[in-house]
Amino acid sequence: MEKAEKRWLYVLIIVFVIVNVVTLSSLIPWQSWQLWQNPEPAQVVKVAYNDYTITMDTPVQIKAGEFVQFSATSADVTYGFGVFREDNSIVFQMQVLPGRENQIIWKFDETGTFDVRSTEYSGPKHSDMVVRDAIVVK
Ligand SMILES: [Cu+2]
Repeated sequence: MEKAEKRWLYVLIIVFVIVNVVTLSSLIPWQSWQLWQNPEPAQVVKVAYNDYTITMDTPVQIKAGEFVQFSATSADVTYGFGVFREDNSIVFQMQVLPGRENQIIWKFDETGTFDVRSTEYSGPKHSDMVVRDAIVVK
């Protein structure tokens, strides 16, 4: 490796380290919480998938700004857990793999009523997998 190449490599390594330190730092105002903070959810919402049906106690009542954990299980195939606004835009989604507890912790910044849909194509009945007005955030 030539000297100029080595110098360029060191510059790239330094840029990599600086960018990572800055963007992961809690000193940055937009970093209100981080992955490794492991927030304590105010409630845990269980969601069960089986035979192209989503089962959950609805409507789930959530306060805006609180952490809520969604815990989804599938008894057969892979599904998706997707939360959608009333205008059908997506808030977030995760895959629901069979044979494990699939968890996501979310903080709703906005109030409103949300639908839950399967976001993973799971078979011919997939498009019917909608729970309307499943979540109400106040
Ligand atoms: Cu599906």
